[in-house]
Amino acid sequence: MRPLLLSHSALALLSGATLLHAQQGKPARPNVLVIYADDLGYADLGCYGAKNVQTPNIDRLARQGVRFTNAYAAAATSTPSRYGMLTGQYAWRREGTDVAPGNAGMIIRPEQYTLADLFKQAGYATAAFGKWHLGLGDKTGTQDWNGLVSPSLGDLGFDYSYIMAATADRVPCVFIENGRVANYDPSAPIEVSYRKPFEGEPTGKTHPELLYNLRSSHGHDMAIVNGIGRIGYMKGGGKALWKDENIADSIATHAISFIQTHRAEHRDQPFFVYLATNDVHVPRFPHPRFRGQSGMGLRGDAIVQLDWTVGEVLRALDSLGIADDTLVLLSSDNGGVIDDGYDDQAEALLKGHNPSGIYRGYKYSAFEGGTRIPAIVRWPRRVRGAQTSSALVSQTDWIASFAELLGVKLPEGAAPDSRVQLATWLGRSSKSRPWILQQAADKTLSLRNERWKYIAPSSHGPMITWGPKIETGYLPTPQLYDMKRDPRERVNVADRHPDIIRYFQSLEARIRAGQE
Ligand code: NG6
Ligand code: CA
Repeated sequence: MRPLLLSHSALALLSGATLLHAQQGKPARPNVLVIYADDLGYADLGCYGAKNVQTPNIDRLARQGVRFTNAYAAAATSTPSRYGMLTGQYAWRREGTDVAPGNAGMIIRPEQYTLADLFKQAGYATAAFGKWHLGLGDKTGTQDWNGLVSPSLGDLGFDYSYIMAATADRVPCVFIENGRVANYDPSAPIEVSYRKPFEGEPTGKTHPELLYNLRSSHGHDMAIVNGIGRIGYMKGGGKALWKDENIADSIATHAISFIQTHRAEHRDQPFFVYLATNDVHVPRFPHPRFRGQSGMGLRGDAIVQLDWTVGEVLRALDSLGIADDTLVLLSSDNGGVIDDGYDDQAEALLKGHNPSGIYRGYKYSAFEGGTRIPAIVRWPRRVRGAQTSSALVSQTDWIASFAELLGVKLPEGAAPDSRVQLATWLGRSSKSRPWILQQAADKTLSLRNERWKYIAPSSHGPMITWGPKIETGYLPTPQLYDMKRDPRERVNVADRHPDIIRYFQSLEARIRAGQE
């Protein structure tokens, strides 16, 4: 049955959820597919201005939906960003939410409410694929990788999971399916340590000649897996060890087969799929079929591989006939980075490309390049295509906004930092979040509204200290930028506007105290 037709002006009067309910008489229940890229910069996609790399599938997604130009991740690195997005609570409120080692215990505790719990509560089938980076098992370093690692994603609302424990540059270099190493090889028991090397196992430091696939530029000199140095030590794994060139294929095929099987067996139950790609994080080692596709070397080719992943999943939705009723949300966990610790020629081959576009800073930074990220929403049934939204939006609001969409009441205390911004996320309103809070690598907070960006003082230096040349955006005194006139954050006008500094400082204090 066609939903009730309303004129455009009538549409404009209704908030997202009211409208959806008015059309259907009950909350909408689209399938939801979140494609979460890693270290994808604001300007790394064709639809965000990239010229040296083609991303036709993602560009099509943007043409058919809303493309956001003022969207933010909660943090400038992976673990705190994902934590904030999945729980709706800022990571800096919790200890132990910095970039996690591969043997970290599970950072989101089972009793905490997550985005996956929300979909489960609404009756969805839920699944996670790809990069996790939020710890597994009860306590750091105590996991038995040869048995069941518990607690795991099943305790956070995901019915099914096929994930990498941390990042591709951190051991263990295996996929984990529902808490157990996938393709487990009993002839090669797995041991992991972030403290000391295993006797008799070569490391990147002792045997650099064994780094036949990629050499490190900074760190990454511990375990060697697949001719690539990693962070952390590891032994065993055998046939379960991933081949870096196949990671994107493994993630895409598992996600697609989950969707296909679910559709075949439970036609009437919507799904929530969290597809967190390894691309374009280091080590960038795309499949040979993507080599040379970008003209920007491995980093560009990894973007092409990401675009391929998106194309495959969209094609699967098309062929199942569910594209119109699937809300696809594509974004990145933090800003782009050029050299992130491997000698992959990323810098030399940019040819004028800047992952951050016109913005200052990169991943890790308190400047815009740290957290301003691409964000695209496509939902053909309910979201008008070909839209660009300049509203200020934050990934931390996904959980409250989806709760609104699904008509689910969040449990008391859940997602405390998440706000309903559904109408904006669905391209039905241009209303900005009144302020957006971001966390840089050293937990320095910045706050911005439509006009201003405030960066709190930090005692750390102006450049990151472990290698790549990246501005941190830290200063010992408060910074203030006029984002209307100076979106590149060139001129710190803090001295001229003590009143605005005071406003942001008191806002920060209220947010910290949970009063906002
Ligand atoms: C850094 C790593 C970098 C990357 C980052 C986390 C070195 C020299 N650098 O410490 O390669 O892994 O951590 O990235 O080891 S994130 O996107 O997962 O947060
Ligand atoms: Ca990241």
